[in-house]
Order: sequence, then structure tokens, then C-alpha cells
Amino acid sequence: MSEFRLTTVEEFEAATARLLETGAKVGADSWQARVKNQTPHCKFGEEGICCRICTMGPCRITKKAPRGICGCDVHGIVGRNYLKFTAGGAATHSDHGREICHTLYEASADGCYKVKDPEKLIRIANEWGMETEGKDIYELAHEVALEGLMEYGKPFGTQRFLKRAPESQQKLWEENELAPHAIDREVSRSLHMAHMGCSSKPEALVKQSIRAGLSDGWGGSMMGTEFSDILFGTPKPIETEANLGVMVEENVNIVVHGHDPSLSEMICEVADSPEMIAYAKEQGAKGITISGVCCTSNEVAMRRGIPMAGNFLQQENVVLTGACEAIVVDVQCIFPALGPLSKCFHTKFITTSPIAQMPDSEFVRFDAHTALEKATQIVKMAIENFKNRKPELVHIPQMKQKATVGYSTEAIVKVLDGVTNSQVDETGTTKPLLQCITSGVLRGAVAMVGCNNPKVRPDLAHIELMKKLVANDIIIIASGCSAQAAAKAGLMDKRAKDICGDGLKRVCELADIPPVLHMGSCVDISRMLVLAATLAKDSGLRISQLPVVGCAPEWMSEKAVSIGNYVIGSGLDTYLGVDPYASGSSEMLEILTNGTREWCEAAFTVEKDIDKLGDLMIERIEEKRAALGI
Ligand code: BF8
Ligand code: SF4
Repeated sequence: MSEFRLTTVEEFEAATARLLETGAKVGADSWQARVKNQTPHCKFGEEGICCRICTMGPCRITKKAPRGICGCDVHGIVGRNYLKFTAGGAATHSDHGREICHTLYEASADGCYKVKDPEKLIRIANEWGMETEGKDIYELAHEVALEGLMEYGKPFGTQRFLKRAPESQQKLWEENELAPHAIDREVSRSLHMAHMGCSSKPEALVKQSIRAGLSDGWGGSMMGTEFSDILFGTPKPIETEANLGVMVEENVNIVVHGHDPSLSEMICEVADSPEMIAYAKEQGAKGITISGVCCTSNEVAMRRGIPMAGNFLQQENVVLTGACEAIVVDVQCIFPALGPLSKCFHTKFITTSPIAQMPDSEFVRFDAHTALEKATQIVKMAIENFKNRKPELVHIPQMKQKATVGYSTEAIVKVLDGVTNSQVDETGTTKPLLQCITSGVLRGAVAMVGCNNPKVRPDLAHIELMKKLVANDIIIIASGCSAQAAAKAGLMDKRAKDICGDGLKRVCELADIPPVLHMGSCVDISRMLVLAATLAKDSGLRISQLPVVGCAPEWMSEKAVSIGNYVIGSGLDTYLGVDPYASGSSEMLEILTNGTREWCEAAFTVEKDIDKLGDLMIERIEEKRAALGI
């Protein structure tokens, strides 16, 4: 076996520097250059103390001008901005979930989309009290999808999936009016509350932020995850690779980027067909390589083992290799910069969703009815573009790591059954995992999630924190760009067990898992909620008592704030490495870092010193253990 070692951030950076040299040759712009142009950032914006929600403003709060023209103080302004930020994220995740509901609604035995996990479909139909006996699977898919779509606009009642939480959590939500109603209503109520002349009381604004977040986590995102599993299969452990070295010089390289697996799944399906491979050969290539960037990459990696070319701040790098025939995108986290950048190379930048339309792209509108036809058109465009490569610009950094991915909640429960000597639990509970935790073999778990952000040296926080935590016998579950940072470093290679503490190392050996478990995309953080809920129910504890915390050290998007709100709203303390534009208000800071405990038994910690952030998480996990007497 070849010698294993982690790839360092310095090596990532050297590879990027080499690619930027190519960029400089062709006059390409880069995020690294734009960061310089944008620094220093506006202080008012950074502290959240600028209000522009009515045209009497914009109003900026200073010592001399402590109130806006309407009389709103700094706490109200920061609070409203925070709520709007959250609503943006909840809307985005949830609308993704809605698209998946529509795809499921369109699934048919002879259509583009099929049901790959009928068992999960039946399980959810039963969970929702629907009649399943004697029904055709597609009739049932249709009904479940419709029922899911109703969750967005139903006039009465709260989200159906809230019932998955332990009763103690449900009670907290009821008592504190945090239980989310229809998803769209929570988003629009947030915008209503943050309108000029509505709420300016920080408590009310944060409470609504949590409720809107919960409508995402236990609503839109959870449907996004579950229905994607029904359509494309529930992930199981699978081997793949990560980092730019997964692109293959002799092949047509198609990079999928975005979030909605309806597109990427279909592209993978088509690119795998013998006709397309033959066509690629006809055009002078050896074959076709699909790789991914951002969350859609996580989706197809988890289900198909499609390699991950990189995470958020690596999206320009795939074009800079000069070997990318097409970067095909759907929605979210796509740099508009890809338009002008692709023009410097032969790369086709193909947008596909009316939701994410960008200048300098070729728009191929994608929908469930024409999915196969459009995916074929896109793959052909890429193949025919192979001959337009400029060989002198081609350079793919030969850097990649192996990764075992595909750890859905179902898969985690299954693999950890192998750890203890207890009989395999046929109902598939989390008891073996709980035994590892109570015995102290594992000290706890951290859910590492979120983006890259140039404000933090990209990937360093994710990787360093993970190394520190696993060395302390804390298992990591990861998603989104955090998971990809781990995979690129080698932390999802099973051989990474050697950098763990003795307890975690033993668990990795017995269960044959890497110390960092890839749970999927950002909507798949709903898997983490289900796992936490199951752990709490199986142990008879409240979620907030579990030695488990969440962490987003490099986050940047509105979606990440929505996630943060639902993670604390679900009882898990959350550790942030980037400030959520709230530092301008002492009252908002106090509520976010402490006050929310009263409603949901968890709060945020913001700490930009990454080493300290790690210490604080370990401390918190040990505190929780001590409180339980374990
Ligand atoms: O939803 S982690 S940069 S890709 S927002 Fe975006 Fe952040 Fe990556 Fe996925 Ni999530
Ligand atoms: Fe200024 Fe008030 Fe208008 Fe905001 S709502 S811009 S603080 S006047």
C-alpha cells in the first residue's frame, strides 16, 4: 500500500498559485484579486448597522446618530438585517426542496425520473399517515410529492417532520412559539416583520429567525434530502476521490456545479452511455470524466462515487486548468465570475435554471419533462468542445486523495452496529454509537458544515479543526464544502485513522470507516438533525444534553445562517468562525450567544481564532459529558 499522508493547505495554495499564472497569461480575473479590491470592507455593513429598507435612509448608526430617521435603534437594525439574512437562506434551501418535490411529482415508470428507493417512499407515506396498501409506487410518489408541496403553503398546522424530534424538543418549540408553520409563510412572515415600521425588538426578530430556520431544517431541506433519496437512492458507503487531480487530461471534462441533483444525476446518466463515450472518442478524447464542485458534487459523490474536483473557492480553478470543456450549473453558490472567466478559455459555461441566469453563459433550460434530451444536448456540447482546447493552457494539478463517502443516517447506523459486541439491532437503532459515547471511547461528535470564505484562509479552519477534534476522540460528521475540504486533505481516507485518538481509531478500525463521515450536501444537514433526534430518543436524553455540537468555521452564505438558526433551534450549540454581521448590537450579540438558550437550550459562539474555537468545542463537549456523569 502506498504511503499515506494528508495533503496540506500549503500544497493546495501552491497548486492554485500555479493555476493563477495561467490565468494571468490570458488576462483572467480571480476572486483573490477581487478580495484585494474590496478590502477593507465597509464597517457599517460588517457590523450590521446600516439600514436601507426604506428610502428615508440609508441610515447608518454612529455615536452621533444613534437612531435611524424612523427612530429605530441599532439593535432593531441589526436584528432586522439578521432576520432578512436568515429568510434569504431559508427561502433558498426550501425552494431547492420544492424543486425536488416537483421532480418526485413528475417521476414515472417510463419517464426521465424513477423511484430508486421505494422503501423510503413507503416509510415516509406511513409516517405521514397516508394509505399505502395496494398502491402503485408511482401513484404513491405522486401523492407524497403533492403532500410535500402542501407543506409550503398549508394554511393551518406546523411542519410534519417536526414529529421526528424527541418530545422534549417539540415541547420547547410549542411553548416558545418556535414550531414553524407553512414554509412559505415563515419566509414571508420574516420579510413582513423586517419591513419598515414592523418589528424592531431583537428578541422577536431572533425568535422569528429561528422559526424560519426550523422551517428550512425540518421542512424544506428535510424534504429535499428525503425526496432526493427516494428518487436517486439513499447513500451508502462508496469510494471516490477529491481535488483537482480527479480531472483527466485525455478526457472530455464536464464539471457539475450547484445544488439540485435533478440536473447532475441526469448528466452523469447520459455521460455514462456507450453512445456518448463513443462520440467522445470520435472527437479525439479517450472518454468522459464528470467531476463536481460544491453541493451538487456532494450529491453525486454520495450516490455514484463521482469525484469531487473541489469546493466553493475552487470553482474558478476548474476553469483555470484549461481542461474543462463545460461547467454546467443549476442553482446557488455559482460565481458570476465564471462567465467572463470561461471566455478566457475554451470552456462552455452552461446555466440551466431560470433561478440562476448569468451573463456570458449559454442557457439550456432544464426541466423534468425534457431532462434526458437537455442533458444529452449539454453532454454533446461539451464533447464537441474538446477540440477547441488550447493545449498550451492545459495544466491539471496532480493532486487528489481517496475518500469513502455516502454516510447517510441510515448508513451510519448500519456501519456502527459493527463496533460493539452487542447483537446487531434489527430495528437499526443508534445504541452502538451511544455505547461508544457513554463508555468514553468516543468523547462526542461535531457536525462540521459550511462554506469557504476568503476572510478565513480557505480550508485551513475546516482541516485544522477536524485534525484537532479527531485527535481528541471526537468523531466528525461533515457536509457541504466542509466535507470537501476534508476529502481533499485526505481525512475521508480510512487510513486517516492514524491521526485519531486511540478511542476513535479503534472505532474506525472496527467499523471500517474514516474519522470524518461525509453526510452530503448542505440540505443534507437535515440528516444530521435526524441523527441527533434519533440519538436523543434512543438514549432518553434531550438533544441539548448530547455531547454533540455544530461548527461552521468558514461560512459565508445566507443559507449558512438559516442552518445555524435551525441547529441551535434544535438544541445544538453552534460554533462560528465568521461573524454574522451582528457585532454592532450588544443586545443582539447577547441574545445570539446566550439568550436563545431560554427558548431552545442552545446558542452560538463566535470565535475567529480557530484554535480557540476548537478548544471551546472540546470544552463544551466535556461539560456536557460531566453533566451526564459519563
Ligand atoms: O450549500 S457549503 S459554499 S456549496 S452554501 Fe455553498 Fe456554502 Fe458550499 Fe452548498 Ni452550503
Ligand atoms: Fe432609516 Fe428607519 Fe428607513 Fe431603516 S427603516 S432606512 S432606519 S428610516
